[in-house]
Amino acid sequence: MRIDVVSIFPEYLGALGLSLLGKAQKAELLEIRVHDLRDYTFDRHRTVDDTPYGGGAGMVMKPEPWALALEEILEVSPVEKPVLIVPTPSGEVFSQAAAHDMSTSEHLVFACGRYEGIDERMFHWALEHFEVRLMSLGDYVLNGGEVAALAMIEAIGRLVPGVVGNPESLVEESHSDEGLLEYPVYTKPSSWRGYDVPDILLSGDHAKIAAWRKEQQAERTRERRPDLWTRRQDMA
Ligand code: 6GU
Repeated sequence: MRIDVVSIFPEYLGALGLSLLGKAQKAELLEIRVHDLRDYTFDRHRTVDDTPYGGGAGMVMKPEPWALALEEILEVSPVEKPVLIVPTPSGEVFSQAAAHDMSTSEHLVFACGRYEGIDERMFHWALEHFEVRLMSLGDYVLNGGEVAALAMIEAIGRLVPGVVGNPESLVEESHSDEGLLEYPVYTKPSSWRGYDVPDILLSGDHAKIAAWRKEQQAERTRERRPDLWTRRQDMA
């Protein structure tokens, strides 16, 4: 999979070179390129924003640097119409299902906006060349799309075959098929500062352990995520 990210703070994306995704790039399972939007400006101040028509607070990102950056990316795309993901709190809420869906794409492009957003005409132009998806991490506001892009790239990248060494660790996770949160886990020592590992986990009875874990998942989901629990009941 190829991933391009356009940002005025390319250093934010440096973390993509670490850990699992860093290894995946060395193994050529992923190719991630980060581009500085200011490289597509021509004035002395490398201006990417301007005041909003109609007035109001803040600044708006100019469309032309975006089009120039994205056109350069289109030239090297392995596909006719790559997916353009625009992180924005006004987007569709990102989910594990969206991550799975995107993980099958050959080419993802992230456009990380700042300020009050990007001139709306950029989106009209982009629709001619990309499958555009506006995506939000949830109902809160970040200063820009970079941190959201990092989160989405990590969620998507780890689903690309080969990126996670043991594919079984993708199965039993929170927010996978079953719609339940993960069960609690413990390691040695069996007694720590007066807190003990539940006896059942030391019993060696694998059927009982599996049943206990399922019950823990149900209890946690009911308590912490009544929304998920209700959805699951409605599905049954
Ligand atoms: Cl995707 N972007 C920004 N700027 N803020 C957010 C977000 C995205 N998701 C939640 N808050």
